[in-house]
Parts: sequence; C-alpha cells; structure tokens
Amino acid sequence: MVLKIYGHLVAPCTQRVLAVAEELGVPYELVVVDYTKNEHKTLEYLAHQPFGQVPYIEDDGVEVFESRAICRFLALKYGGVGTLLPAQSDLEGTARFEQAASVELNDFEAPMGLLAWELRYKEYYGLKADLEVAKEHRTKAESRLDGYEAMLSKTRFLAGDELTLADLFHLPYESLVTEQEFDFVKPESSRWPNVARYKLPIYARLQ
Ligand SMILES: N[C@@H](CCC(=O)N[C@@H](CS)C(=O)NCC(=O)O)C(=O)O
Repeated sequence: MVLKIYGHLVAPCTQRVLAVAEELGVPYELVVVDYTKNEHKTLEYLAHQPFGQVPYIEDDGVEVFESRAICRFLALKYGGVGTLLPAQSDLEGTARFEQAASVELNDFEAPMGLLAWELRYKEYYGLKADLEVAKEHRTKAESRLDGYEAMLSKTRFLAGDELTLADLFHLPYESLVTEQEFDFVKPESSRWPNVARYKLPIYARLQ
C-alpha cells in the first residue's frame, strides 16, 4: 500500500515530510486533515496523533508521528542511509548529524516557528499578529544565524560536506525567510555569506 501522509499543505511540519518523501522519490498520498476545521482534534484523529497535530504517516501498517521522526523513518526505509542519514557504523558522521539536527530544532525552528505563528498562522484561528512580538522572534532568529555562519564557514552543509536530512528539515520556512527579507539572498553582500551560500542548493529543491 502506498505511503499515506496525513497533514495539510500549509503546515510546515507536513511540508517537511513531503519534501523528504520527494527527495527520496517515495510515492505517497496526502490525506488532507483540515486543521482550520479542527479535524485534528477529533477522538478518531487523536488515536493516531495524541497531541492533535499534523502530520502523521501510515506505511505498511506502521504509524509514525513527529515530522522529523517520520523523515528519519522514511530515509531508513527508502534508501537514504549513507546519503541523507549517516550509516549507524559512522560514529562521527552520526554525531555530526545529530548535532546539526539538534541545532535545527532548537536554534532555528524555535524562533522561526514562533515567528511563523505570529505572522502566518494566527489568522487561521481568527487572531491578529502582534508585530512587536514578531520583531522579537525575528531578532532572536537572526542572532541564531550567527551560529550557523560559524558552522557553515567550516563545512558546506550543516553536518559536513554532504546534504543530510538536517539541512532538509529547514525547508518549510523558505518562503518566510524570503518574505521577511532575511539578509541572506546574495552571498557577496550578506551579513551571513556562508548561510547565503548554503541556502541556495537546499532551496533549489523547492523549484
Ligand atoms: N513536533 C511536531 C509539531 C507538529 C505541529 O506543531 N503541527 C502543527 C502544524 S505545523 C499543528 O498541527 N498545529 C495545530 C495545533 O497544534 O493545534 C512535528 O514536528 O510533527
């Protein structure tokens, strides 16, 4: 049976899973869970995703929720080991990968998720964006990019010189950083030239 991804196209965590399925070339069906209609809070849905969030997947009888766990599962199952995920025997590669994945979750997703909530998703719930709060999240996100710049001055991608899932995990916020005009469009004039250089091959995957 084809992989089923239960989620919503506008949800960053669903976009993350879709991007990785596309990268691995795995056929899938997107089953739309309309969270603007609270479909993710029904008892039936909660039996699959106990936090009432999207996405979760069902693949040959295996159910997984948490977007990054899903991506790891897909990479393990569909040929991503040795490319998007280091082989288990590669101790240093695994450590570098987990380091990069942790940076994405704690130093990128944390402020960007709050910024996205303020500027994009509040309106789905009939709430108004608070631009002062958004500014604080943006400042925090920018300060984290200084750390990215230091890491990316040493390696081409976050976990080394090859692209991994840790890089792809950043994809859902591409349109937000573009819309917010974060200063990493042109490597030659950016405050973070290595981040600017880094983002190009990753974001090219969205075209
Ligand atoms: N850590 C979870 C987060 C999932 C999550 O927060 N999903 C959001 C959409 S990106 C959601 O369902 N929000 C609606 C809600 O929490 O009610 C993951 O990575 O899958």
